[in-house]
Amino acid sequence: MAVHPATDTIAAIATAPGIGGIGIIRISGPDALPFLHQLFVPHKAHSHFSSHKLYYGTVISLDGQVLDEALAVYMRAPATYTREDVVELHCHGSYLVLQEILRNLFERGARPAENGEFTKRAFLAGRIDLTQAEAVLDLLQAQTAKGAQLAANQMRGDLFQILEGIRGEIIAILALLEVAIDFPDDDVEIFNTGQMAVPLRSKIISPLEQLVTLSEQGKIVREGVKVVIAGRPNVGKSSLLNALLQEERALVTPTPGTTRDTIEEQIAIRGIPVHLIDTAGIRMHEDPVEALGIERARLKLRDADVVLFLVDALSGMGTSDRELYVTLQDKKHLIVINKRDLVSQEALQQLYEEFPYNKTLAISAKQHLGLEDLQDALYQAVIGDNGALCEQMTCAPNARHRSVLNKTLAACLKFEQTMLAGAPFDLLAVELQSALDYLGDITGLTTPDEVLDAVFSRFCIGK
Ligand SMILES: Nc1nc2c(ncn2[C@@H]2O[C@H](COP(=O)(O)OP(=O)(O)O)[C@@H](O)[C@H]2O)c(=O)[nH]1
Ligand SMILES: [Mg+2]
Repeated sequence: MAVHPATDTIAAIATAPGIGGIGIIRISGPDALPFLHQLFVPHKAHSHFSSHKLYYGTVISLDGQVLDEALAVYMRAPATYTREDVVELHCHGSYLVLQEILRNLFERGARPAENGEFTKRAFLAGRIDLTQAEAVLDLLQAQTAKGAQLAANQMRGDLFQILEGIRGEIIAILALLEVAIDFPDDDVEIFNTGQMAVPLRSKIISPLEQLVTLSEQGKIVREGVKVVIAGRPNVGKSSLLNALLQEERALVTPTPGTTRDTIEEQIAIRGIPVHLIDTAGIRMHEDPVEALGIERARLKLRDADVVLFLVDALSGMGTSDRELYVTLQDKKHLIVINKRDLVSQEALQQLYEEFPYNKTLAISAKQHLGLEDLQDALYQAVIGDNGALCEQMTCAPNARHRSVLNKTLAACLKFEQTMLAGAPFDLLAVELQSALDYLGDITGLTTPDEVLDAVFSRFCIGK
């Protein structure tokens, strides 16, 4: 990506809106330092600001009014986030005052930063690639420690390195092809189709396939899964929600039909964000409010990634349990026998036999029994056979990466097929070049402006 030194200086409030201990104004561009001189009076007189040092002083308006007391830091290019001159003013957290300081900066000629523009400048200056820029956003939005870890790895450049490795391999083949095209009559065989097939598989196609799989797991780690607790009234759905949340979130009563609306809360199970949804018990009912809740429950069920189907150990499977159970057959689900504290081992065994699978568990939501096993089973249901891969995962390509990875992979597979069919070298070179171009779209080497805009518009202002 070409380096474009920006000619304008941008400014924004970098901290979240609301009241905080401190609020930071970030300024980046060629006039950052002149703005600092105009706006900030250090407590001790200094003839100049040294780079990367904090100065204590006051922020003043155009007409000489003191706006705030602050710490200021000037960071000289290129050792900065954007690789431009950067100034940060660490003010008191009043949002109103921050806005006033910002207004003064704009009057002096700074331009309001767009969403993600600081990060975009870092990218345009070549300090980070596009996957690293996107990781900044992932880190901000991470919902679990695992998600944050993956984002941090990606920010460090892990995904970029893998992609660069694949790119290098493609370029190596392409270079050989070019030589073979240029010296068609050479006695020495430059490009041997049979020999090329092996590294093409092991160094290009397989790693690409693995990245596609990782991106599917990445979606789960990034966005989480919807888990709906379903069952007829009074089986202990709300109790289970509370037990998993470890707080009394939903109302629990012995009266059937207590939960009339759906309740959604978030927990993390082994690094995966789980949106846990407690529903109104599903049964035929005259009460219009409860009926509405039941209708909602059905909608949530349709939307669920995994359903926890709850059965009451004491009353066993009744007609309404069976009716609901039938509707779950095409959903990923676990059968959870609740209230196991109320029945004997034999009775439990009998209930187990009702269900032909090994995805049946017995728990007590009230006494917190079997919850660990339930979480394990849930994790298994969500991650499936890719558990090991998910645990070793070091980066998580996002949806944009996935779509480009799939195109790159398709181009490589087509190249492989054409190559094995013995097509002429110039045709092969064209096909491999298209794979290379797709790959460039992921890291930002050749990404069209619209895609860049779409990526950075998802950031907040000030990032
Ligand atoms: N003994 C026992 N009672 C439970 C258990 N889970 C829930 N209950 C009781 O069953 C009743 C209904 O529970 P609730 O969570 O409101 O059921 P929901 O209608 O499915 O949401 C309450 O009186 C709970 O205390 C359990 O594991 N053991
Ligand atoms: Mg309930």
